[in-house]
Amino acid sequence: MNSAEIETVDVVVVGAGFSGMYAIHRLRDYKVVCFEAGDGVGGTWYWNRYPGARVDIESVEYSYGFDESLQQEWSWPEYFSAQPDLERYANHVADRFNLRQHIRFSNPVTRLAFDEARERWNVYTEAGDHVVCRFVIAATGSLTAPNSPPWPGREKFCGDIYHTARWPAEGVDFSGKRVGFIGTGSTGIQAMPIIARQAKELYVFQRTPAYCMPSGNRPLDKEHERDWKANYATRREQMLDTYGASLVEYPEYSAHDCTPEDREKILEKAWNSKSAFQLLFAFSDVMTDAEANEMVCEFVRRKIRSIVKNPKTADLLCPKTYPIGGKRLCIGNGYFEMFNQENVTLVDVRDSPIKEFTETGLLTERDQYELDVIVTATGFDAVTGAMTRIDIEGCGQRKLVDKWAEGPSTYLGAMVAGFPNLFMIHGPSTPAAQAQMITTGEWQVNWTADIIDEMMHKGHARIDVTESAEQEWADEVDMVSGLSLHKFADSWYNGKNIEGKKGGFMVYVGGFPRFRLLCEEAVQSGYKGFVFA
Ligand code: NA7
Repeated sequence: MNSAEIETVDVVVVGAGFSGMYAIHRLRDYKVVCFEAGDGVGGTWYWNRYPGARVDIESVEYSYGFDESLQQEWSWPEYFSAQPDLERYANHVADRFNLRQHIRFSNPVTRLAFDEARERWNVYTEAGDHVVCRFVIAATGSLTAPNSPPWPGREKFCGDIYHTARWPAEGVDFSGKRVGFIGTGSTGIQAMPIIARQAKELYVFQRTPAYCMPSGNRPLDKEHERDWKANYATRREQMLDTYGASLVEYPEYSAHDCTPEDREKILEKAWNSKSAFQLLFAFSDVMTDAEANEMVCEFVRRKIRSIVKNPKTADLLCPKTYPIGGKRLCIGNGYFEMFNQENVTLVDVRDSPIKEFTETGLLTERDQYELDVIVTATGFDAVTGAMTRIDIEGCGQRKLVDKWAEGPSTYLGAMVAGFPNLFMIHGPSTPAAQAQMITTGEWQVNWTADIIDEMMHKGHARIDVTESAEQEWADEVDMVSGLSLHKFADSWYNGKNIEGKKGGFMVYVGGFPRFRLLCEEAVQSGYKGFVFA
């Protein structure tokens, strides 16, 4: 390409999801360009438009806090907003803060290459853009790259196949259809009860049953909204001081300190709390003590057996092989109740795995299922997938995919040694999904932007991190995950949801306050672990 055609900017932001949008706004005094794969803003809330998609953290929390007038003027219709409202909010923010002028839509980044001599990143996109910049902020999301297991025969199937993370904007009409649904994680649990209301038959292909608690979603109470708006500034601060950046109750008593009767009352209260995830915080030791955890598991199994009328189906729906919270706790709206519908059949694909798609449906090792539509909610190549699908080349022409071949290494989840001036938001080993994503994303963008501001101010051209800092961070991540029960489940947290994916624990489970403290300390102690040039 002719060098005259190459555009030069200060910062390239990859992705116009919630973190990317805030990064554009926060860095608006610089020359910023953002590349976005979709044709609209919102990231996760742009792509995941399947029926029933909604956030399972209260919307008054799961929203931006950087602008007081925005949080005062915006009204959420429900406690746990649905995808269309979240997308509407993203669009409102993009318009309100004039973000669109910086965003190039339908234009995914395909390659990032660091030019060591010039200390600049070359950014290449699918639409043919080539931009040179000082800093890249990869706001690529933790759950971006859909996982589609390589079942043979997809091309043979005569009906339609949908992945929930690539849902058609015009929606899907399931009326009169025989629907096969694969995947019983958070997504499947949200989508299926709605599909079951329309479909003639719904076959639920379950490999691992999920722990699920009711969301208790309802129209947002005006008094609750007024109370939040009167106290937003304080609440946002308080959120940052909690494990999950969310104001659920965090009791200090252990499950072992309670009598069986008290335990039951506490669990019942958590189940009915209408506060998503409260079951995981019913006692202080749910995620650290196997016996305490098992008490909560058994409570949920009892709930499942009391809701689902067919005892065989109820038993199959009871998770038995991993701790609650080990995979992300699912939040449902009528999921277990759905199995009492005549048109819903549960199929155990642990016992008889899916072999292939056929012309007329799905073949498991034992049976053929005749279907008109197949929906896959089979999750994501999470945390690393969005980054490793970009050809990223750092110092010495080293590729990020090679550096991460045995699992991702980072310092503070933000940078990778040998890939200077490249910052990630919600990168590997940050508290992604352990803590509320908009608030933590905003915090991380501020932390990153402060570093960029300081570099610009002091004239530093380049920031990198050391491999020993990466090792220290890996030790910290191992230490905190070693203390928790998360390691006893195969999930996207540890990459074991994808066959052959390597790496250890990819999510920081030490809590947001500790994460934040360690990030702040690193900077305040004279940029420990970082190297400037
Ligand atoms: P998840 O939570 O990764 O769930 C994916 C589901 O798909 C889960 O039930 C998997 O079963 C199932 N799956 C994946 N591969 C297969 C194969 N080969 N056969 C049968 N079943 C399979 O993704 P979600 O989209 O539901 O949720 C992701 C996050 O979005 C969630 O954690 C929230 O943070 C929001 P498995 O459990 O692996 O046996």
